Amino acid sequence: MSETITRPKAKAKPKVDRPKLYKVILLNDDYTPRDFVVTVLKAVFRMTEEQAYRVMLAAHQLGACVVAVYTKDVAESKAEEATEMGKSAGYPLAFTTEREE
Ligand code: TYC
Repeated sequence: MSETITRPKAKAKPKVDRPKLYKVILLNDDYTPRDFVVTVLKAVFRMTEEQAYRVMLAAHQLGACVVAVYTKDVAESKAEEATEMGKSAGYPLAFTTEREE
């Protein structure tokens, strides 16, 4: 009787791609009041007053600041919602998204 020797197969590793992540970026402008920026950051990105103030100030001083990182759909809808809040109030407040490296 012949015997077949089989080696244990290397375990199949399921390859699950991690979802690509996108940054939401707050852009500075000369017209939107600081308090309004803080209000939007708290409402849309669920930040505390302190977190929102710090992000607002960084954008004010540096020109732009990363607010948060999400999957593409979430980043785009939050950026749109936050930009729309400014527009509704008559401000040029702008949020953009950018793919993370
Ligand atoms: N630069 C604005 C002002 O001086 C305040 C501001 C901060 C606006 C950050 C936008 O992303 C911004 N009133």
